[in-house]
Amino acid sequence: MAGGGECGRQAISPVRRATMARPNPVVELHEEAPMEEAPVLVERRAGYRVITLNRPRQLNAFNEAMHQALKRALAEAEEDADCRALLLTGAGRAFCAGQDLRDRMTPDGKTTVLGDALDTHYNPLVRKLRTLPFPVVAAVNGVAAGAGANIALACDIVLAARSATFVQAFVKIGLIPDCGGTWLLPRLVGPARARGLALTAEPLPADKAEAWGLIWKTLDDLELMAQAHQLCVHFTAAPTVALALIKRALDEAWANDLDAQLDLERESQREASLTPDYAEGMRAFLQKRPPVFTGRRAP
Ligand code: T3D
Repeated sequence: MAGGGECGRQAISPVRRATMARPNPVVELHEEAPMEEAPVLVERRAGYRVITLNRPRQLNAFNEAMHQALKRALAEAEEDADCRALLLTGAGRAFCAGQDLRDRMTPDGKTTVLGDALDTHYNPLVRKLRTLPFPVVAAVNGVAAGAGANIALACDIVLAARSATFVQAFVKIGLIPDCGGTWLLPRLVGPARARGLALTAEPLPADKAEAWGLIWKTLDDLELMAQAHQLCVHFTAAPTVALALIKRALDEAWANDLDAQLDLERESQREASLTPDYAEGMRAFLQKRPPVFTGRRAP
């Protein structure tokens, strides 16, 4: 995204992180509170983590506790040198219904002036998802509405269950699409469809979202999670530094002209070519065998 370079500076660089990478075959379930109460569940798999938004009775709408827990879970994933992919999904029948609207109305019927919530939570969240030094796969298991829709779209690869829908619900309560929606939508589906979605809040079924280029793939409901895990497993054996450099280059491309992008590609390619994964990829190709990528950079 346009701010990709800027927010990249706040994150651990792909290179530094990859230097720390070590193989980790451990599979463990990690929760910070009892299962039914934790607003976010974190599961550690071999080489990747699964983060589940877990307020199913509220369709996984964001409250303060969920924001805090998600922030912590993402920071821990980023600090974990063994984590080479992330799967983000929702518990129950929804992916996420955006902001918990009950938190935005006082008992005497007054609404909250917004702005700070975006600065404090939503904008850093979107920046973090875009700049994590490994791929983030969204498994959209059901409705994704408001901020929930745009947080899914901010992930690197969006897989959706056939029954899922994407709803730019904001206008129904007098708001505008946030979490990067006004930036992402026209880029993903073009201006006409972006306007239609944002101005009408019409739910977009997953099949159509795929046909419009809003998401990567729609899958049968029962296949979604298995396919999402399979993709993450694939990424755990991928050249992670190159993946991080690809993410950055594609985001910065939106703001660059061709000259600037060619320069960025030169620098990124130089960085990629210094990794042991590049040498391994070359050797494996010439020796006609599958490569064994470690995700590390040169010591
Ligand atoms: O405020 C800020 O910080 C600024 C940032 C804003 C970002 C935003 O996300 S603004 C947009 C917020 N989200 C919405 O406006 C979506 C509201 N929800 C809906 O439109 C619908 O619930 C859905 C289209 C998502 C799903 O519809 P449906 O018919 O499948 O389910 P439902 O019956 O409407 O909802 C089921 C329950 O979830 C229901 O609770 P109940 O009656 O069973 O106790 C409903 O109230 C609750 N729920 C759904 N969405 C939210 C919610 N509760 C709180 N906040 C929600 N966003």
